[in-house]
Amino acid sequence: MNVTADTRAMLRDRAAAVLHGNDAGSWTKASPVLYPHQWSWDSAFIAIGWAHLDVRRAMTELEQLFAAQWATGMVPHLVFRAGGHPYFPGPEWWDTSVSPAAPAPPLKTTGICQPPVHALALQRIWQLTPQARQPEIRARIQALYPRMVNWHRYLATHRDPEASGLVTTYHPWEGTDNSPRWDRALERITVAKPGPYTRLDTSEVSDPSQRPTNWDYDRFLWLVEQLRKYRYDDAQIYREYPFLIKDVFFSAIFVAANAALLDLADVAGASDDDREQLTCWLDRGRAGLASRFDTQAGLCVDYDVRAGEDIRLRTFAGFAPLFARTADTGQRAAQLRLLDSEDFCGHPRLRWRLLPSTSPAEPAFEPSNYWRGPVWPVINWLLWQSLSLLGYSARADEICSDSLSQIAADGELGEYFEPFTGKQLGSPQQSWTAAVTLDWSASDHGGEAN
Ligand code: 2M8
Repeated sequence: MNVTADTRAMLRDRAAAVLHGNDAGSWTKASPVLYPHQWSWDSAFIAIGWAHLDVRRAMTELEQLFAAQWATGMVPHLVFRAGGHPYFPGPEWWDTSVSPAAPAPPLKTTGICQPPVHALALQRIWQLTPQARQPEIRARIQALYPRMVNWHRYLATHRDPEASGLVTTYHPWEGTDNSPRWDRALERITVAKPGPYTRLDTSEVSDPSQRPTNWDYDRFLWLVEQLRKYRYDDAQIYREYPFLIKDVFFSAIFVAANAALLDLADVAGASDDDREQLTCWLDRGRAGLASRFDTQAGLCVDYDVRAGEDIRLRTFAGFAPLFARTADTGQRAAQLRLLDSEDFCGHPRLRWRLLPSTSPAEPAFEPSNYWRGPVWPVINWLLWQSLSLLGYSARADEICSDSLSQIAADGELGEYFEPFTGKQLGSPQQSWTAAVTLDWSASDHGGEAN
């Protein structure tokens, strides 16, 4: 379905209003009530949105996030900001002061990280920078670039001591919280009841069944207690901690992000060493993902390091080769076929042919529950970008117009959407949904930054 110019304009206005409404000056709340702080990958998407309104503001978003970077190079999953709505778990629960690598007060962060979308954002900002602003933005990119390389170095080393090309994640909060990908690994964990604690999230969404369960939260919080016990030290975590997953989605984003930093190398005046490192991480990442490709299923498979087990589930993450823009034409063809099969976008009950977070054919699928089924605009944005870059422009255009139609039908810039009805779920006024809406609605017009 085509989206009219009027609808695009209406969506652009609404999306801009959401970003302005959530703007705290130099950083943006992920959403006004449910997520009142600065989240890492949200910020990267948000910077892409800002780039359509003001490229300087877009740079500030990333700079503020990287100001909280750890001495290890890790960019924390959440930077706690003063004021605003209460959020649980707050900085006391994380107590990152136990780690010598955490940033000095008054900065407060969590001790884990999220997928490295930041380089994709930096690349998009540069693409949208009008000529008159290029000297200033180039200088700011040059200042930020080494920090991004350090972030990538952290992922390539501390999070991949095996040099496998696959990033190890430590916690469901490192991206896709209650995805069924983590069910078995969480089931294996015996938790002493953490706490006492009181959740705030379930009273902040209209229907708590759209959120993770208390069983999930007991485990999420207990895992944080363990990380804190290990003082967030990667080497000790690797030796003793019970939840280590080679995450193919995270790894695919890392591949795309390394390619983006290489693409910006001339703009940033990158050193030969940095270029070599980035090329090495890129090649290693591609090889790592190739080693996790299951030819029969047509999907990439996560790996539970502790259990020594493959995680075989049909979820969006299995499309890692597409997210990583694989050069392997066989894998691409297999993935494109699967993408439009009844297991995913071709499922007869789907309202739009958009990638659901979990396949409706998967027993764990729940259409209204967070990462267990709903459609997430940011994930479809990543897919759209990859397909565009791989040259599948017709399919990419459909994802763009279906995504805009989905958002326009409900009218709200929701966090995620029920795949069969298109109903908006989770938090309203979600910044990253607004951000990708701005990017999509401008995609035919080349952007309107200033
Ligand atoms: C969700 O996660 C947070 C914890 O980080 C939560 O549920 O409280 C996830 O969707 C995560 O990927 C996202 O970055 C965050 C903010 O939008 O919300």
